[in-house]
Amino acid sequence: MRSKPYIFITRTLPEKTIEPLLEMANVVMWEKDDEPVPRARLEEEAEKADGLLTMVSDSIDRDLLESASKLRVVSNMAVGFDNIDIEAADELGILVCNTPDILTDTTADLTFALLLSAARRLPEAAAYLAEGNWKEWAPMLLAGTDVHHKTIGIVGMGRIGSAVAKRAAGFDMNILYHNRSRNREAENITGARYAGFEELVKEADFVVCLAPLTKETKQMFTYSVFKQMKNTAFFINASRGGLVDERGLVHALQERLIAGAGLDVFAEEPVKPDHPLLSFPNVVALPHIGSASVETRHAMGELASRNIAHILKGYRPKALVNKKTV
Ligand code: 8YV
Repeated sequence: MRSKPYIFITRTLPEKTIEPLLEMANVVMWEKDDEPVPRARLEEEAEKADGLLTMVSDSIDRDLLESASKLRVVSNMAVGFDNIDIEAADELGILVCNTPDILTDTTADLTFALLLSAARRLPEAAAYLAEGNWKEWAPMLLAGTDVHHKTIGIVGMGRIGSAVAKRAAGFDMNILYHNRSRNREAENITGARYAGFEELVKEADFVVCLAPLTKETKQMFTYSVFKQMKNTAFFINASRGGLVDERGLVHALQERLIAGAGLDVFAEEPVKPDHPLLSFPNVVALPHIGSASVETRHAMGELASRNIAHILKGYRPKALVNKKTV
């Protein structure tokens, strides 16, 4: 009799979310929730696993994939998969899956919350109160910037970008977007207008980055891009820190070329407390919590598990990201 497949999960997930796997595989989870699995352990596990359930913080590079002789599937618990060498996976015949759709609305909610927080200075206001500074009402106390009827410029009009556009429409915003290709559906639903990148950057009161991190988009937001923005405009990033030249952003903030930023992602995560971007009162910084609602994280864990279960049963899951059909 063939032994059950072996699956390694690089974080601790609630048992309920991995039920689709438990009945058909031997499952081992990395036992510490607040520490990433050490590289040596990941390599050791990858060598004997039929499947890996991974997070965006795990680097699934060519070396790791080449040494994983039994590996059939890598299932990333995220919609993004820039942490995985897809080309190497294609060559080695390893299937790669992600968790699209189920996190779209949750991530769009967070993106919009970040935009509102930056514009209306919510963290600053909460800290002001908590620190006992509220002695008197004043007409311009913690006055922020209006969001309604302003122009939002969404860079990356995929699922999450379109969901952010719907929220922006509800705030009566003028919506511009830039994308690899036109998204007619989003245009029809939200009234968004396609714009060139430069036009969007110059026109928008809120430049919102939701494009995936690829070779083409890496560091697309440079100092000179921030310089082209209005000095009353905000930069919001809920995609990947790798799209931003962070030193350029720091300089732009120091020189007050932009009004502020809302950042859920950073080039290197977790961010160290002395990171210069954490030192600005007009920067709202979050620890990559775009999809972090209890409901959505459970749904992501379940989908990531189901994706592996499908492959082990010989089916092709919908959420396959390999470029070539391996
Ligand atoms: C996750 C994400 O929050 O889906 C993605 O690409 O970045 C987030 O939804 C997180 O990174 C979990 O792996």
